[in-house]
This record gives sequence, structure tokens and C-alpha cells, in this order.
Amino acid sequence: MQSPDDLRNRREAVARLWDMSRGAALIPGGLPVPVAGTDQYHDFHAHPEFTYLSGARLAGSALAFDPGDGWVLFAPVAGIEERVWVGDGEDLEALAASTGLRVRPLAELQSWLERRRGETVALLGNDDITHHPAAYGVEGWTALEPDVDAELSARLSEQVSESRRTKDSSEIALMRSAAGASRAGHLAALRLARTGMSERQLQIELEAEFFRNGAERTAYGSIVGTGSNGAVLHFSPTSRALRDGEVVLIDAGAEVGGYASDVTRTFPVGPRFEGIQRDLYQLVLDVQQAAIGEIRPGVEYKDLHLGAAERIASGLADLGILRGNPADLVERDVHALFFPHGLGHMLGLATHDAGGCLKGRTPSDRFGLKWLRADLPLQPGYVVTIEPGIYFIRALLTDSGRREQYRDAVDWERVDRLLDFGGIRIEDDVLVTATGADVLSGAIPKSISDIEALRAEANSR
Ligand SMILES: [Mn+2]
Repeated sequence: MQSPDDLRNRREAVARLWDMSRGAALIPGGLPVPVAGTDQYHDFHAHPEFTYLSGARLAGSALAFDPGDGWVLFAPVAGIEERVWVGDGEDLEALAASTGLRVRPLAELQSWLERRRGETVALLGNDDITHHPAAYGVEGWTALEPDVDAELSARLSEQVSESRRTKDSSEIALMRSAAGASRAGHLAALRLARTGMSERQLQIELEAEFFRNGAERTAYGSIVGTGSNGAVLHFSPTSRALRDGEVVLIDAGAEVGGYASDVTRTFPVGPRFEGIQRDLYQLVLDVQQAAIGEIRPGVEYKDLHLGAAERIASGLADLGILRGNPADLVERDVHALFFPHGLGHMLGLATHDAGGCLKGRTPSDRFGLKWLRADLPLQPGYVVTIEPGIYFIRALLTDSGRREQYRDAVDWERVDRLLDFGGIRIEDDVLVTATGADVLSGAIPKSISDIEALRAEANSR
């Protein structure tokens, strides 16, 4: 539940940024998408711009703004058939109280638009209204379309993304709840994983605990990969069984009130990290903690990423997997053979939240930078993930072009013996504060001693 005051402040701040003297903005939340062959719909995700400004997540509604007239939420009123099949829907008065908005029946959207014919209209949110206007109660969208200004729409949308970077107290409270539900799920996985259990069974235990602890859904499809599957960055759980001697990687997060958490833990199937697993795990953990330790207002996220890349290169050189000076290795993108993704991303209403790149900054096409999803100076109230990883990815490590390019920089015989290793990633959600960092998911165990204590217990049962 978000405070109506926070929602009002958000809208006022955005309207100030927009600085419109005339025209209007329309922000549809999106229509439910039917599942073919049924009379049901896919799980509904309201457009984040709509939810950010209204606090509502109901399907088939639209938020509208006019600088003279203010904000109004057009919401559907259930007819008899809808009431029979899906229920009464949201009461408009209750909606007005929870959102702090003026709420009107969706049927009035048509006349709101008619009154602005010939004016400039910015279209944000879900543009499905242009394909299915009747579902929003709007006839003849084509007649209104010339009023939609693409440039204005893009500018206003970008300004909403900029606003969304700084989370207010309602948003932070929801993100703490989401992180709490994620903690329960990851703890269950750490306690219940056993040799012979499948990735799918582990996913079920994890997600059940998310839901028991307040999750409304998972923030994204849970990633559970054991053994070599852990090297596939977004691996969907299968019937593959956990084997003693392997590590299992779980990247999964609960969602509460539309807000995501995004957490990764990696742990041994047996009671202990063995041999190189232990060295690599400690390296990834050190890299993650160093990056979190460097977070404070003004720090460039890209510098955190490059710092992590250099520490990974340095650690891999200490272990004899890479050869050369860490700074040179990063300059040549050698680290990206083992750490091919960015250090993390903005988090909020979306798992990869909007506003990750400062205006004017475009992603690099360098192998070691192209998947960096955040490039901006951090400010208090931003929430970012910090998620370094080291993987043995066959697609990269058996590629003859890369092997030739990096012939001198990698102990390829060593790498060939580790191709079934899988991967290690450790990810937490971090709120930037005035002085440093508040790790929202920090109560989820990650030190070797804490993880081994839980795994020893699980293995003794
Ligand atoms: Mn993530």
C-alpha cells in the first residue's frame, strides 16, 4: 500500500519537470492480453509509468493530465457479465482514496479526448490504445491520432524515467517487503536443496516461500541452474537433478506491490565448497563487497563496473587462469570471457528499471561493456543491484576467434578442464543513502561460513 501523499508528491514533481503550458498527456495502463484457446488472460502487468504516477495496477484504465485541469484516472466499471465471470472490479471511490486521484468511469475518456481535439497530446504508458481504442471506450482513435506528438511523448516519458530513479518512502517500504519475501525463499532453498532433487523442485520450494511471505508474484522467471547449467545467465529450471560436488545458482526475486527484488545466491549441493569452487566463490564475494563498499552519492556506476572487472581479472590471474596485468586485461576485455554481463542495473517497478543511463550516454559496443545496463552517477534514493559473477560459458570459451585473440592472456588448458564448472553469481539489492549503501537483501546469507553451516545441516538430514 502506497501513501496517497507520496503519490501526489510524485505527480506534482513530474508535472513540474514536464513544464507544460498547454496540451495534455495520456498514460494508458494497458489491456489484459488474452490467452488463445481459453477465456482467460495472461498475468496482467500494468505499465510502470502508469503505476508510478497512479499507484494503481488495474487493467484497462488510463491516467490523464492536463496542465489546467490536473490529473484524472479513468477506470473501468464492471458490467453484469464481468461481475459474473471475474468479479465486481475496483470501487471508484476506494480507488480515489488509495490513489489520491480524481477518478472517473472509463466511459468518460472519450469526451475528455474530444475536448482536447486539435491540441497536442503526449502518449505515454502502454500504446495499445492505438490498436484497441474501443477496449478503452474510445471510438475513432484515427481521428485523434494526428494530435499525438511523438517528440513530446518521448520527452515526457524520459522525464518520468528520470523521476523514477529516486525512490520515495512508499516505494522503499515495498522494496524492503519484496526483499524480505525473497529472503524467505532463498533461505528455504539453502535449507532444502539435496542431491537428487531437481532444479524444478528447488524452484517450487523457493517460490512457495516467496508467496507465503507476501509476494504477489515473482519479479521475473526464476533462474535455477545446477552444475554447467549455472553458466547460462538466464537458465530456466529443468528436471535435471542436483549432484553432489556441484554448485547451484539461484537468481530469483519476489515482487510486492508491483516492486521487484532481484537476488542471486550460489551454494554447494554438498556440505562444502570444494577446491576451485571455494576460491572462485570467495573472489566473487570479495568483488561484490568491494563494489557495495564503494557506493555513495556521486559515484559513477560504470566505475563500479570497471573496478569489479579489474578485481575479477586480478583474482583470476592470482588463480593462474589469466595471465597479465589486471588493468591491461580489462582494457582488452579479457575479463568479459568469464564476466560477460554488467555489474547490475536499476531496480524498482521493473526488474531492469527505467532511467539506467544518463541522458546522452549510449551503451558501448565493447565486449566488456555492452551489457552494462546502468551508466549514471548514483544519488541517494536510487536502488541498484550489484551482481558480479564468474562463469565458464562454452559458447564464449570454445569460440576459436576468441581463443586466438586471447591466446596469451588465458591458460586455455586449465579452462578446458573447467568447462563443466557452471557459474557463480552473488546479487543484492542496494539502496544508495546520503553516506553509503543500505543492502535491502543483506539478511540473506552469503558468507562461506554462513552458507556452509546451512548446507551442512541440510546434508545431515
Ligand atoms: Mn539482476
